[in-house]
Amino acid sequence: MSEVIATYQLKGKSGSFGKKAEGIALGLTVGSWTDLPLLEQEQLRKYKGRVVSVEDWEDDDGSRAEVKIGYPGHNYSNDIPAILTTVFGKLSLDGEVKLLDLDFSEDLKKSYPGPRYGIEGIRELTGVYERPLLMSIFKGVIGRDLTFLENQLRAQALGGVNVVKDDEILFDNSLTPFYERVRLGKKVLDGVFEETGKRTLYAVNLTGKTSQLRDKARKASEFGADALLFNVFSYGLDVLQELREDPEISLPIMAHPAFAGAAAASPQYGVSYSLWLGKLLRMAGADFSLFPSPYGSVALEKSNVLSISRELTKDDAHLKKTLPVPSAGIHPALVPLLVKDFGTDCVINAGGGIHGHPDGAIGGGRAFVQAIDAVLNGTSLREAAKTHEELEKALSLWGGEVKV
Ligand code: 1AE
Repeated sequence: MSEVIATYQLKGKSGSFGKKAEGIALGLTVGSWTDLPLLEQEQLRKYKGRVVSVEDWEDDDGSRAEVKIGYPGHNYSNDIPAILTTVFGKLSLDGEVKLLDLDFSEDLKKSYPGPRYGIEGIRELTGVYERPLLMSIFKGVIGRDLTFLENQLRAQALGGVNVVKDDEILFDNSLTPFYERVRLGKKVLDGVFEETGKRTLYAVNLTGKTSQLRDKARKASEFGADALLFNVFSYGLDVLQELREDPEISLPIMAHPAFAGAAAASPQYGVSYSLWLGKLLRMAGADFSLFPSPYGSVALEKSNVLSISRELTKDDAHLKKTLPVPSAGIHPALVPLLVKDFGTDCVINAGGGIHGHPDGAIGGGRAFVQAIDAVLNGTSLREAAKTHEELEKALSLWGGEVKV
């Protein structure tokens, strides 16, 4: 049977959750079930939500329950806006309710595209295998011109970074217009490739009104863009899916988590991080999902972070895997912890941790590469720093190795 089963966390009075669950199952499908005449009940039966399970418990703050409700597939069109509106439309406004998960029946799930490239495809594009990719971010570029960007990009690529992304707050502007950034990125990175034989990708920030995005992305692709950065949660997951499904775009898409916390940060309200930055991003087609790591300047609880990463990378018969990108305040001393948590199928991403290096972005990139090499070789960072000047300087600046 086509169905989406939603899992919610509810707060309420002990013993009240069964009735509450039944109320949700009715309220979000056929309306007020008990008041309807018998004939109508029969007609509507197949549209009614079903309560799958109710499990309640007490905590310091009162009674809570985890409730699962199944919504029949014929109630909605199979797209994320229709499904979110069904399972958490008006309910999201109705007190302490958190949407923890959505389970799609296989027939429904099959129509979501998932990442175009996935982890394996991104490894082929970058030529980086069996190790985490290294990514850096343009920083301090607002109010600067293309020459400034050119110098930053070249330094990051020469430092050994595999992917460079725009800052998510760099929008289309007269000093560094979108298409000029694409052209410049191609010129600089082709040049670095000729010099070093190493291919760095540049993810340009796709911004503007929703109606302009498709054309801008298609043109970017024509001009030789490598990848798109996209502020998915400011636009909506369905916009991501549209970009992913367009055969004339066909670029890797990097999902930035800006604005995601507005829906996901509360433990009692909104949507779980694993659903928002994990399952739905992957289904809609993100090749990369950025999220705060448990360790840096903006940190998420480790259990949340690991649940995001699990959703992005667990085996699936139909969907390719999305690269987890633990981010925000990352510096080389954190590399051992990140590899322990995420393994080698992840991206280590740093802005300040690259540009703030005493030797600039080239030194910053090298320090990260040296830290990743050390971890993969089973050498401590302290030991590796004895023979690697850039790593030594990074550890002196940002602190020594964090115990794993
Ligand atoms: C969670 C996203 C992190 C991000 O986009 C960003 O710009 C991080 O910058 P740094 O590494 O904290 O300087």
